[in-house]
Amino acid sequence: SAFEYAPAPESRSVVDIAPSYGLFIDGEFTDAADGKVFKTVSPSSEEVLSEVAQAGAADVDRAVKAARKAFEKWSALPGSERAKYLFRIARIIQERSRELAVLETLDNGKPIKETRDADLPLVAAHFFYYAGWADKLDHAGYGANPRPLGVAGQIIPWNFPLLMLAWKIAPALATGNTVVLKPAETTPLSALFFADICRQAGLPKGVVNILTGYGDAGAALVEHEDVNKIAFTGSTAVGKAIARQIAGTDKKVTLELGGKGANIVFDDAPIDQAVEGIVTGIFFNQGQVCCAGSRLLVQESIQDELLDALKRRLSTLRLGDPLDKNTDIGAINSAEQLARITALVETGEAEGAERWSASCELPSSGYWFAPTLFTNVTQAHTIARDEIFGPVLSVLSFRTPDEAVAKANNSQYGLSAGIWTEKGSRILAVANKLRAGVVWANTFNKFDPTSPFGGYKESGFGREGGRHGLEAYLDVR
Ligand code: TXE
Repeated sequence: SAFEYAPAPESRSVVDIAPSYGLFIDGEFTDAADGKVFKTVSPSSEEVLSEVAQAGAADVDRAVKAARKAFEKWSALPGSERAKYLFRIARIIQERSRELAVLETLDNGKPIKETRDADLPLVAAHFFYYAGWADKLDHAGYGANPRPLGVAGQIIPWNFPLLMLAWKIAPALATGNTVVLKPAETTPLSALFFADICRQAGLPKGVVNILTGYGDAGAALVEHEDVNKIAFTGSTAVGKAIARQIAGTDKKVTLELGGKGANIVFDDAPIDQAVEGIVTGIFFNQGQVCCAGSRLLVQESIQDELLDALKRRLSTLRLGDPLDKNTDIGAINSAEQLARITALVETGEAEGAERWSASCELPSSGYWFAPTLFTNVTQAHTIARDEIFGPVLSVLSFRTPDEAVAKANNSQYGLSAGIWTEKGSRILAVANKLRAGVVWANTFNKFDPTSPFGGYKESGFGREGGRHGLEAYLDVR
C-alpha cells in the first residue's frame, strides 16, 4: 500500500551527503548573505556530516519575498493542480525513503528501525493525505471560497525533523499557502534533501523555501511583517516568546510545545501488552518525543508485578549504532540535550527518588543515555513535573480511577495520555476527564495523518493533522 512502502535500509553508502549546503531560496541553493556557515554532526559518532549555510535576517527577508511572489500563482492554481505536486512529492519520498531514512538516522541519532518503519512511512502518508484534500476544500464546509493565509513561517525541532516538516508543509501547500521553513540547528540535512525533492517534483520556485540556521533566524521569521502565519514546534519557553512577539500583530499562530504524558495502567490491563506500550511510550526516539508517556501511573495492586516485567524488558533493549537494524535505543540528539537529561536525572536522585538504569555499555563517542526509570516518585518531585525529553520514566502509583485522573491532570502540560484496561466503559470515562489533546487506549505513540494533534495548557494551542490541520492554514469565510 502507499503508506507501507519502505525498503530495508542499513548502509551509510546509500546516502550521498555533500560537504556543504546552501539555503534553499526561490528554487536555488544559495549562500547566506553574510557567508556564515555551521557544522552538523552525527550524534552517534560526533563525526562532522556537512557544513550548512547559517541564515540571518537578510536571508529571511529574501526567502519571505520569494514566498510572497510565489503565493500569487500558487494560491490561484486549482486545488487539483496543487494536489498533483503533493502526490508527486509523496511518491518521490517513497522512492527515496531508504536514502532519507539513513540520512535522518545519521543526523538525528535515532535507530534506523524507527526512521525506516515510522518516520518515513508517516512522512509520505502526510503528503498523500493532504494531497487528497487540496481539491475538496470548496466542499468541506469551510464556507464559500476558503482562502489561504499567505506566507507561512514554520519552525521545527530536531526530534522528528522530516516528519515535523511534513506536518507543516503538506497542509500549508494543500491549502494554497507558500512556506519558509527553518529546521533545527542540529538536524538541518533532511530538510535540505526535501528541498531537492521539491525541485525533482517540479514545484514552482519560491513555494517552499528552507532556511537552515539558529534561533535568531527563527525569531527574524516570526518578526517579519510579511509573514501571515507562524507554525512552531519546540520548547515551551520559545513558544511563549513567540506568542509574546506575535501579540498585537495580525499573524495567525499554532504552537506545539512540551508535554509530560501520563500512561495509566489499571489492574485489569494485559501486563505484557502494557509493558510494550510503556516501552514505546517513553523509549521510542530515546524519549525525545513531546507526547512521550514519561509518567507511568500504575494501579497499586499490580505495581510490583508490572515493574518486574518492565525491568526485565528494559534489560533486553539494545543500545548502540543507530544504523544497525537491531538497535532499539539510539543516540541522544546533542551534547546539550544529554546535559539536560543528565541534570534532571541528578535532580531526581538528589530529591530522593529511586533510580534504576538498564545495565548496558555506552559507546565511547557520541551522546548516550541508558534506559532509566525512577520509583518512589511523588508529584512534588521535579522529575514528575518537568519534561526530561530523554529515556527516563517516572513511576507513580494510584488506587482509584479518580486518583489516576487527578494525578494525570496535575501537570502544567496537557498533550498526551494513555489508558490501559480491558474495560471499554472505563476507557471512555477516564479519557473524557483527562486534559490531554491526545489520548491513546491500549496503545501509545501511534500516529496517523487523519487525526488532529495538539495540546491543552502549556503544551500549546491549535491542532495539526486531520482536517483541523487545514483550518490552521485557511481563512474560513
Ligand atoms: O528547543 P527550542 P531546544 C523541549 C524539550 C527540550 C527543550 C529544549 O524539553 O529539552 O525543549 O530543546 C528554534 N524564535 N522540546 O532547545 O530552542 C530552534 O532553532 C524562533 C520539545 O532544541 O525550542 C529550533 O528550530 N525560533 C519539542 C526550534 O526553535 C527559535 C521539541 C526548537 O528549538 C527561537 C524540541 C526563537 N527565539 C524541544 N529559539 C516538542 N514539542 O516536541 C530557538 N528557536
